[in-house]
Amino acid sequence: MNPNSLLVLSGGTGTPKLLRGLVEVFEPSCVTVAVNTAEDMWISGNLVCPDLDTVLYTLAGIGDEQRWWGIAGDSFITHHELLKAGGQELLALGDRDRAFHIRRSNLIRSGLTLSQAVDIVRRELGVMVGVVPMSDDPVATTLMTRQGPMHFQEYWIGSGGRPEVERIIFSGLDQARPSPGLIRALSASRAVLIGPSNPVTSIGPILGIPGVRDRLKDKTVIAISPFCGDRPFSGPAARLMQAAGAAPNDSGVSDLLGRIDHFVVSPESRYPGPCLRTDLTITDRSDSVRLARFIHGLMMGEQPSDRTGD
Ligand code: GDP
Ligand code: FO1
Repeated sequence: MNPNSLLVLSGGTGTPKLLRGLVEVFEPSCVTVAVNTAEDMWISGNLVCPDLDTVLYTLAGIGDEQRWWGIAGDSFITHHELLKAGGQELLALGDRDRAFHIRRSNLIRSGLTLSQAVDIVRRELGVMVGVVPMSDDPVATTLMTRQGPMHFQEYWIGSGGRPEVERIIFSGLDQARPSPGLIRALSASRAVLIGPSNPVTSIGPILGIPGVRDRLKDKTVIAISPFCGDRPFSGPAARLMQAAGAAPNDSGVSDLLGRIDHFVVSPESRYPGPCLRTDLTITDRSDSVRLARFIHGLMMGEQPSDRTGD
C-alpha cells in the first residue's frame, strides 16, 4: 500500500470542482478517480458518460466550468440539425463532446471494455491522473416517480427534476463488479476521499457495488460534504436523499456514506457528530487548492484546531 496514494470517488459536479485543486496539491500519479457510471445513457447511437466526461474534461482543462458538463465553447450544430430534422435527443450534446462519445463508443464496438476505452481517451486528452469507471458492467439509475419510472436523465433534463420521487432503483448494481482500475486503487490506496458529490445518485452506486464498502474498512476515509449548512450547494441531492430515506442534511450524508474517519462539513452545518469545519464553497481554482491542502493535511495526520464533536 502506497502511503501517498489516494482513491477519490466522484460524480460529475462537486468532486470535479475539487479535482482542479487536488491535482495541484497531490502528485497526479498517486491519484485515481473512480467515477459513477449509473447516469450513463446511449444517445444517438453512442454512449454518453456525463460524470466520467466531466472528470476527464476538467482534468484536461477543456471542461465547461460554468455548467459543469460538456466542453467549454463547444458548438451544438449536429444537435440542432437533428432536432430540425425531426429527431430527438434528450441531452444537448456539443459537437466536440459528441466526437469523444463516438471515439469511445467505436472502441467499445471494436470489443474493448469501458475501462479500456476510457483509458485510451484519457491518454489522448493528456490526463495524467488515473480516471476509471466504477464498473464495466451497466448500471442504470431509475427514479420511481408519481408519473411513473424515469431514467435519471429523463427525470433531471426531460422533466426538469420536478416529479416527486418515491424510490430510487439502481438496475444492475447487485451484479456489477468493480472495474479493474477501481480494484487496483482499492488495493493500493491508504486513503479514500469521498468527494462532495450527490451521496445518493453519484456516491451511492459506487459504494453499492458488491464488495466495495468492505474494502474501505482498512482505509482512512475522508468525506467532503456537498451541503452548505442545511442545503446542498446545487442540484437535487436533498430531494433524492429524502426519497432514499435519509435526512436532507449532513446527518443524512453521514448515514448514507457509512463509516467516515474525517467528515468535513461547512462552518454553518448543524451536524452533531465528530467533524471538521471549513469553508466548502468551491468557486474558483484557489478555493479548490485551499480545500485540497486541507485534505492533504488530514492525510498527513495534521489535526486542525476546528475539530468538533469528538
Ligand atoms: P452530478 O453528477 O452532476 O450530480 O454531480 P456530483 O454528484 O459530483 O455533485 C453534485 C453535488 O455537488 C451537489 O449535491 C452539490 O451540493 C455539490 N456541490 C456543488 N458545488 C459545490 C461546492 O462548491 N462545494 C461543495 N462542497 N459541494 C458542491
Ligand atoms: N444537463 C442539462 O441540464 N441539460 C443538458 O442539455 C445536458 C446535456 C449534457 C450533455 C452531455 C453531458 O455529459 C452532460 C449533460 N448534462 C446536461 C448534464 C447531465 O445531465 C447531468 O447533470 C449529470 O448526469 C448529473 O451528473
